[in-house]
Amino acid sequence: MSTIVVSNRLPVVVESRKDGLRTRPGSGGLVTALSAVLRRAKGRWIGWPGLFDARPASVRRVLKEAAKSEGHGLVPVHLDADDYRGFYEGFSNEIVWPLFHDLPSRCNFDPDYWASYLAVQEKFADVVAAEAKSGDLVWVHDYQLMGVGQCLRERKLRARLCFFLHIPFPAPDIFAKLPWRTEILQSLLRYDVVGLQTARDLGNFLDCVKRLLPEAQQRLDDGRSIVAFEQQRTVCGAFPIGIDWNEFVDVARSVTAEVRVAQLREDMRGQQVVLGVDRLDYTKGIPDRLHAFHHALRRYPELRRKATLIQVVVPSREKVPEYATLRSQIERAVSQVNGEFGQPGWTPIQYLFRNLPRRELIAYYRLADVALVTPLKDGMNLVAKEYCACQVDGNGVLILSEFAGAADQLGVGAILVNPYDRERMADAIRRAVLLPLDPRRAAMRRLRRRVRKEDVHHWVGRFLSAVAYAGGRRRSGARSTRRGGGE
Ligand code: ADQ
Repeated sequence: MSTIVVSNRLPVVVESRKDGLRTRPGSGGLVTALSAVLRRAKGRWIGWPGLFDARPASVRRVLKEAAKSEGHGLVPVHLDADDYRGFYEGFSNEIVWPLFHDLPSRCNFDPDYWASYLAVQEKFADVVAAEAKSGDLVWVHDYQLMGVGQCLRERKLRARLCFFLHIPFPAPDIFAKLPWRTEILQSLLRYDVVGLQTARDLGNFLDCVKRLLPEAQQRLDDGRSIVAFEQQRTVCGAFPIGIDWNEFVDVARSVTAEVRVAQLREDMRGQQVVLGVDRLDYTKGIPDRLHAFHHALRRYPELRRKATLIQVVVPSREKVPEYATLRSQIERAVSQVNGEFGQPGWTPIQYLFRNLPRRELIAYYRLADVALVTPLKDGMNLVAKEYCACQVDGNGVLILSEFAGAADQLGVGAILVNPYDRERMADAIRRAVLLPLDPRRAAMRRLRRRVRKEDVHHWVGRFLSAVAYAGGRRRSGARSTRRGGGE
């Protein structure tokens, strides 16, 4: 029996260079969380390698090489440029991503995207069906691949089929806008287990099923939510994802990090560092955060020369025009603040638009006196948790959006804010910067305890226990059906 992870992208990206194909590590929350898991399970990861014009045999060859250092198998799904446009940029990123983040006005419900989405689910299912054996655990990830389970059922694959959604699940009034809402719910109910990030997401999912698929039966069994639809029973649960605590803490405590932090501190000349770290995405609330910082400097002169915001933005989806616009908005906001308040020896916002090496990112996390994690909506937000883990000196303050999934676990200890409320965000920044050491340390201790306890291995353990439960139910269900038939 083995574990097969399926996600849209492989954890490594294959690139075509003059001297042939090369691989480099991928980025994003999903990769960070799952690489650690698969290494332990020595399983295989199936996904798109990130390019469409290379010979499949060459791609397989470089992936085989990369698999040795990754510590698990890497199996490619080949997509073409039309798939990329219709399924990935279209259905996934112009429909599901904005809709599930409560931004329906950003959606483009083009029916061609749906057709492309369905075709790509089949392509993924073909590869999984060729790789998986009876009894394997096939764990499909995220919003791009909600329909793969259904395609695998149609192929009569006798594996355990599970799904985890990394982004939020919207409330019925928003989900109902999706033209293919019934098909999506039905396809999710072909899995043995459906995992969501928070209790709110789980509640939204079950409410959508109740409203849009009234024939599905819902009940609680040993405290677990079970949905029975047609021949399938699906265990549904909230499993908040965590980080690999040890990996972050070990690096944050290292001598290299200490040296780097001391160097950065010297560069900051005694100013408090307020840190923002995000992928370039409109859900992360970066412009709103910059406006709030601007507001704070206008309103509270005592913050001037005392606090510097370091905003790190990781390039993402750069070819999409909306993301290019977002980038210019951010750059405009940064130059407005720096133009209005900058002085010799003090630049209020330092803006880094690039992918930082992990060690450097961890040094920034350790350095920061305050982290500003204020997405407009987020499935979980691992940056909040990574920041707490790297606060090995224990002095940092976390300002966290109430609309991040992480707020459920970190609400006690963090300063919670509404990212749309510029004035209260400005107040929160002032409060955090001026907070005395004792309350800072007490709050950070609480946060660290929680992040450490509910780390990524805890998440996997909880998810797999739901898988085992679903398997047990399936077996006893099958026995009682057989018994019923004989009586
Ligand atoms: P993402 O939207 O990618 O993930 P997030 O959870 O914040 O968001 O993870 C971002 C990851 O990128 C972090 O692990 C961070 O370390 C890394 N990163 C950020 N900035 C970086 C930089 N400059 N250089 C290098 N690495 C950087 C999706 C969902 C989230 C959910 C995760 C996991 O949108 O809500 O938390 O999956 O389930």
